Amino acid sequence: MKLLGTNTSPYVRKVRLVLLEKNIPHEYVVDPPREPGSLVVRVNPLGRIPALILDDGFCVFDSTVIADYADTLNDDPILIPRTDPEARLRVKRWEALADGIMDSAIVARNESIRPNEKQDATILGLHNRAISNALEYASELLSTNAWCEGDDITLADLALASALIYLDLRQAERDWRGTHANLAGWFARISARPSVQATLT
Ligand SMILES: N[C@@H](CCC(=O)N[C@@H](CS)C(=O)NCC(=O)O)C(=O)O
Repeated sequence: MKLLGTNTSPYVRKVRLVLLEKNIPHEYVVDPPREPGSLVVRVNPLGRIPALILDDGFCVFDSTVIADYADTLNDDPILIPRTDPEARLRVKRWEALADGIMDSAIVARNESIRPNEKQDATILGLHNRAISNALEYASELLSTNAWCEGDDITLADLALASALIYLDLRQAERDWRGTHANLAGWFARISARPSVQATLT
């Protein structure tokens, strides 16, 4: 299978982390959707990354569907709980929270690169506030736990790590470590994993 993406997209990083943590053989192809000749616009009607092309040509999108599919391919580790519906719900909700941070950070980024006089302060305020609230929520939910959900790594951790890496990239001035020491400690540990390191190079 072939994963189309870019190194900066947080949704792509989430999916890459799933594939790497589960040791699923794949080819990672950098394919920015807006570049002439991009493959993704031909295989994904939405023209968005990540897109996973299976060996028979079937194209899987979006990142939530790819992560869900990839997790079914082996049990080592199981990243989305299968037998406990409530644990499953909690992991999927973590993913939604992290994806929401990514969504807002991308809107804020797109707004902030417009000429000053064209920037919409309301949009910027709305999305930056949503990010702050979501971080506060994540910090309370994580509390002093080692992992977002349960006793081991899950998709929740991979999604949150991807969102925070994107914030560091686009909002370096946001001191989320200073405001949420527990998130900072958790992030330092997850960042040291070979999977995360592999996506940062
Ligand atoms: N909800 C989608 C979001 C994917 C998305 O918006 N990807 C962005 C890159 S971060 C994209 O491909 N945008 C189209 C473009 O850049 O032209 C997912 O989870 O996969």
